[in-house]
Order: sequence, then structure tokens, then C-alpha cells
Amino acid sequence: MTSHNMRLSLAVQTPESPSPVPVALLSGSFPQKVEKARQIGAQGIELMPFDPQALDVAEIRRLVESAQLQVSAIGSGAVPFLGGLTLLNSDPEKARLARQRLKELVQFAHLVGAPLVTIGSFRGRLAGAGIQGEAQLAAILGEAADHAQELQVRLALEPLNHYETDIVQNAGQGLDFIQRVGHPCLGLLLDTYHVNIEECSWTVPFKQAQQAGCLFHIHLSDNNRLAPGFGLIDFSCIVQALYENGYQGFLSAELFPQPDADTAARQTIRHMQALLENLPCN
Ligand code: LER
Ligand code: MN
Repeated sequence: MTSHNMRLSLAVQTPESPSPVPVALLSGSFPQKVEKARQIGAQGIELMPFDPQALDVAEIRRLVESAQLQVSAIGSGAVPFLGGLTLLNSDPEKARLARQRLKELVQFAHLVGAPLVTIGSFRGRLAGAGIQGEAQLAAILGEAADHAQELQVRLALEPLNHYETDIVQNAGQGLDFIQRVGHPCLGLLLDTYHVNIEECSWTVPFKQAQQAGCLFHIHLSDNNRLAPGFGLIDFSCIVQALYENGYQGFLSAELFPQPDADTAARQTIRHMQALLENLPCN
């Protein structure tokens, strides 16, 4: 008898953030967000810190554990969005600070028991780094993956649509890139929002990444970046493909807090839970 181990997660900001990022869920203080995530029925939360060194790790662990949640991932999106730091930044000082921040994010993931750190907009653009950018990013992520491995953490590179990046825009390019780096702690994060813009199939990218042993994490949002069910994506075929290919990780909602941050979170869990409950032998 087969059963799945896919779990639902909500992306939330951590309390040190100077201002909101546009794709975080749940309202209130950080302890209130954690409690709401539990009440709504999530099994995990993805933390999106801006400056992990400013955070009280013990308090975060206490809150997450007492709500019987897991930290599904450390999302790096707040760092470029709020701080303008990217790994391929054309300003060498910003690029240096970004590499330092990546180390801190990995360390933070280790301390709060998160399995991975996401690398989405945080990588920056080739346009900023010139012709050497791709080799440079491979070297940075290879080195960061060594550090992550020492701390039992992994890195998940996220293909982003062509409006948001000029390096790794779809799953095929993502697989090529990580296979070139060839590090067991560097894999892929597929975000349904970007899949909708860049891919030709709802299921093949997930299947290919999973069959290559590289599908480390998933971000959920509908085509309009609203909660699943508020747009056009057929999440049932995605969930079915994940199930058939044995994906065991988190599906983590990272989307616009509309009509408000709590309703969007509730809608995500309701919509996705119904699909997961329909899978065989659950
Ligand atoms: C940005 O569109 C995104 O999906 C984030 O996960 C990137 O950091
Ligand atoms: Mn994403």
C-alpha cells in the first residue's frame, strides 16, 4: 500500500523584516502567525528572513515546536527584495554581502531545523555579472552547497520566469545547471507560478525533476499569484504527477496576500487539502 508524505506549508515573514514582501501570508505578530498556521491546518511554515542574525532562534524554535509545525524552508526572497543584495550583483560589495548573507541563511536553516534554503531572486541576473556570470553562480552555489552539507542543509535553485531572471528560467535549464555543479545538496525548487509562464506541461517539469532526484521543494500559487483555486491552474494534475513520482516534500504557498493574508492562507490549505485527501491510500 502506498501513501504520500506531501505536506502543506505557508510562507511567512520573520519579525525583524523592515517592511513587507509581497508574497507572504498570515497577519499579526510572529507568534500569532505561527498559531494561525497551525489552526488553518498547515504542517509547515517557510520562513522568509531579511537578517537572520537579528532573530531569536530559540524563541522561533519554541513557537514552531509548540504549534507542532516544521520549518519547511528558509526562503531567501526578502534579501533581494528588501535589501537589494544578490549573488550576481554588479556592485562587488553587494555581491560580497549577498554571499555572506547566504552563509547566514544556511546557518539559520540549520539552527531552526529547516531542510533547505531557496535560491530564487536572490541569485540576481547575468546582466549584472557579465559573461562570467553563469560560471560564477555555479562556483558560488557549489561552495555554499559544501557549507550547507556540513550543516545537514540543502539549497534549492528556483527557475524564475523571464521577467524576473535571465538565468535558469525553466526546469530543463535548472536541471542542466545543477547537474553541471554536480553537488548532492543542490537541487531544484519548482514554483507553479513560474511553471505556468515558462513550461509547456503542468506535469513534465515536476516529473523530470523528481525522477532526477532533484526536486527538493515546491512553491504554490495560482497563475495570477493568488491562492490555488483563485485562478486557472489545475492543481489536481500537478498533485497527481507528484504522487505518481513519489514526491515526499512540502508544497509551500508563496503568493499575494489577497483578498487578505489570512483568507489567502485558508483558501490555499482548503483547496490543496481536498486534492491531497483524494489521492489513493492516504
Ligand atoms: C519570486 O517570484 C519567487 O517566486 C521567489 O520564490 C523568489 O525568491
Ligand atoms: Mn517562488
